[in-house]
Amino acid sequence: FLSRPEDLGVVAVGFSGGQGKPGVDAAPTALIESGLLTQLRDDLGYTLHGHDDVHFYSDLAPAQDPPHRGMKNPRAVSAVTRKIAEQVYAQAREGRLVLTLGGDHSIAIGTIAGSAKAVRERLGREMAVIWVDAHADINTPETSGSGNVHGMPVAFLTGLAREEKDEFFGWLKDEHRISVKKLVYIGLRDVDAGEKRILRENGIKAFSMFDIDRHGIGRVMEMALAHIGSDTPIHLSFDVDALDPMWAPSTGTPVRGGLTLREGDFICEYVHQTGSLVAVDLVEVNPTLAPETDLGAHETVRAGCSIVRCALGESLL
Ligand code: 4U7
Ligand code: MN
Ligand code: MN
Ligand code: MN
Repeated sequence: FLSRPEDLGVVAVGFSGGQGKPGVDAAPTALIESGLLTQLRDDLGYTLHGHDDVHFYSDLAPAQDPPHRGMKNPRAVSAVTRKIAEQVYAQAREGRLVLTLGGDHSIAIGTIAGSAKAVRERLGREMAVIWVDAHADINTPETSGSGNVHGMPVAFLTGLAREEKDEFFGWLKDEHRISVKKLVYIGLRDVDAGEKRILRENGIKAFSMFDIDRHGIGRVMEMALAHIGSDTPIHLSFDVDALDPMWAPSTGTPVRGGLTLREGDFICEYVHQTGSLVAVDLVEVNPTLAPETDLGAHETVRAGCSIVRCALGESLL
């Protein structure tokens, strides 16, 4: 699908407005300072594009942003994700693989909107999404208990949640959306009751930690790819809280009983070797949340770098 797979578009987004804890906006800088982009260039041989700045979009934050349908910071999240969609689209349109470093998971509204649109235009195809996360992030504004938009991106991207007004995600059109049939979850273990109903009613494919324990990660990936169908462009959205807090403690909503780092890396390697990967997000690293010692932050950043390198083909022999 990619015209020049050695070309990598990088979108670094320091945004935390999709949830309440500051610090997740510092992740792109922490990941880059730990050498991630240098490794991708020097060790993996990618030509990087668009990587000169980390974007904070402080100019897009409206002075007034009261809740709407219970959503917190709805105008800011809508404006920032709209901008991210344009940036990701601009990279993907050139046939580049796109890497987005977040930021909280609300930014996936932008990354997936942008890559889904580019894939439709360039290939006339519907894109699949593999969502690796402890959480399903498919609350509608009405089912959400928290009002945090980082728990809602999949609802907006699938059209299960909709809005008319541009300032509240009304800019999302069919060209940006993905089908519930082409969505697969891996790593779930903390899904709200309303979200379980949404998954059930829409027949959405989900592999929870139970399924991973039962079948092993190798079989789960085979089943996940079988569901998507071969030769389908894939957007991989990786929330670092999919990993067990043992490997990634510095994140806003940690949940015990998660993936080992090796299982996380394996998921990424498996997706890479399909040759169908068009975009990768790494989100929810919060280097300022470091339980016990700041070794936590260091380990989480290190785990995040490993996840990205594996998705981009580090382990290929
Ligand atoms: B993340 C939650 F209620 N479901 O909606 C919500 F448990 O991007 C958590 O996966 C959402 O980290 C977690 O607020 C969002 C909660
Ligand atoms: Mn998430
Ligand atoms: Mn999560
Ligand atoms: Mn989280």
